[in-house]
Order: sequence, then C-alpha cells, then structure tokens
Amino acid sequence: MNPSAPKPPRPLPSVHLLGSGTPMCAGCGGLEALHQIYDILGEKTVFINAAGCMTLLAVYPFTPFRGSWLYTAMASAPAGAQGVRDALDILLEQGRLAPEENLEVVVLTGDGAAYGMGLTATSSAIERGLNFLYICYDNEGYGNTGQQYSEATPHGARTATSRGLTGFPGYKKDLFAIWTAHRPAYAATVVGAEPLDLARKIEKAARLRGPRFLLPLAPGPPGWDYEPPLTAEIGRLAVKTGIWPLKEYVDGQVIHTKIPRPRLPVEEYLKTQGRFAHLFQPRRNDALIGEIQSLVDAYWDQVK
Ligand SMILES: Cc1ncc(C[n+]2csc(CCOP(=O)(O)OP(=O)(O)O)c2C)c(N)n1
Ligand code: SF4
Ligand SMILES: [Mg+2]
Repeated sequence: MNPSAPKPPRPLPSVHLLGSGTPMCAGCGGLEALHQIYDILGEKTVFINAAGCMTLLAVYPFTPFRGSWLYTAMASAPAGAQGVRDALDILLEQGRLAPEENLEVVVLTGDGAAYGMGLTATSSAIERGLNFLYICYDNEGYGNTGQQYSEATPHGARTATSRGLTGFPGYKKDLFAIWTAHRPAYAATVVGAEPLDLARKIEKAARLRGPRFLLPLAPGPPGWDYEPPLTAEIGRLAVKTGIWPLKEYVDGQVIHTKIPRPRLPVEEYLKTQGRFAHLFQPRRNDALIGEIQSLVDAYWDQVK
C-alpha cells in the first residue's frame, strides 16, 4: 500500500457524537454523559452552549456534532435558547420549516454558569415556560479554567481556590431543588456510569414539552485528581454511597430511581479522588469525614 495515498474517509459511527479528536481530557465524565444523551436526542438538536469545557467540542469550522451549535456568554445560554426557539416557532408557523425539520433546543452548560451567573436567566426562562431541555454537566468547579470553586463544589473538596487543610468551606447548592421549585415539566439527576437510568430519563424528557432539566454528575480526572480509567467507577460510587441521588421530578412528585441499599460509607467515594486526599493524609480528619457522612445520612433519612 502506498503510504502517501490519501486515506479513505472514516466510516461514520452509529453514535452522533465522536469522542475522539476533540481537545477534551481523557476520562471526561461530562463527555461520557453527553455522548449518551446525544445518541438518544439525535441530530435534530440545536445546542446553545454557555462558555465552559464543552465549548471546545465545536471550534469553527470543526465539530463532532451533526446538528447545530450556538455559543453564548456564560450567563446567557437560556436567553440564547429563547431566541432560537422563537425563531424556529416563527418559521414553523409561516410554513417555512416543515414540522419534521423542527429542532430540539438544548442548553448545554457547566455548573459554574448554571449554579451561579446563569441562574437568573434560567429562572426567567422556566418561568416563561420556554420549551427547552437544559443540561448542566456538573464537574463541581470551573473546570475549563483550572477547577476554581463554583457553587456546586462539595464541602471539603480541594479546588484551585480552596487549598487549605479542610478544602472548600462552603456547601453545594441544591440546583435540582431550585429547578423543581419552579414546577418545570421535568427534572432529573443522572450520571454517565448509570446508562440505563440515564437513557430512560432522556427518553422521557425528549417526549415532554416545556422547561426540562437534566443534571449529570461529571467526574473529571484533572479537577478531581484521579486517573482517567476510574471515571465510571467514581460515578458508580457516587450513587452507591448516596452522595449523588438518582431522582426525577415529574407531575409535581420527586421519585428516587435508584435507592442505594445498603449504602456504602462516603469515604469509599472520597478516597478515590486527590481533591479529598487531605481528609486522609497526613492525618485522618474524622470530624470532616463524619460531617460529610451526616449530610448524606440526613438527606436519605427524609426519603420515604
Ligand atoms: C463572564 C465570564 N467570566 C469568566 C469566563 C471565563 N471562563 C470560561 S469557561 C469558565 C469556566 C466555566 O465553568 P463551568 O460553567 O463549570 O464549566 P466547565 O469549565 O467546568 O466545563 C470560565 C470562568 C467567561 N467566559 N465569562
Ligand atoms: S476539565 Fe473536566 S469537564 Fe473539562 S474536559 Fe477535562 S474532564 Fe472534562
Ligand atoms: Mg464546571
């Protein structure tokens, strides 16, 4: 074979999003979840992306998506989604877009934008009843800029801006509760390591109309400080220890879709990640590990 001959084009895979060839970290849990979500949503999707790691997936003129992509400032993705939805609805109404060519409008945002600076725009979009799917991949920090703390950072975690012996002094905000307080059409937590649970939820969300929310926990090797092959195991441990409850909100009710029984101690999860290493070395911090355990216990105590 002539080594200088042009290579034949690579066959397109059955999934819509190519994980390789993108400038993302190996073992990215956000990408793991997005890969599965996009496989189900398909190419009739327009992503409205708030600046963050996933922005690197579509660097003009290259993109692994077969659908459309609009990049916005961090706080503005829900406003961008409103504009795109309105434009699509006008085209549909005028008969200039066939119903089968309609697109699902999907906000794709990190937790820094979702829990913090984008929250007002999100709240207003839900209140207006915007027909959109809102996906926040939660890597519990400002991943793209070096894992500074965000309002999703868990208590005690080390971040680029929380380097003391006890890590982040604050507490993770409950974005799921904030969303459900708005009475959306649907809300769910997911993780890429639980693909069946994720698939059921994304299929349900795709069938509904109105504001819909998906919150994937997104373990990430650089920010959480672990080796890339551990991503799926860390995702599973987040569920088994009860740190990441899998649940959904539909028709005004919150239902837990996987109740960990028996629940593993939280330290099984904490000790897999360097961001919690100061809880175990040079001296074990029983008080802080105990506090994290009691927060998780208190959550599950109120689940019927
Ligand atoms: C208003 C504003 N401030 C800061 C930045 C720089 N910036 C780009 S991505 C990013 C991190 C965003 O964090 P998150 O939303 O959690 O997404 P992740 O990087 O974790 O994917 C920051 C701070 C920006 N683009 N806009
Ligand atoms: S920093 Fe985290 S979210 Fe960003 S690409 Fe790397 S693993 Fe993924
Ligand atoms: Mg983030």
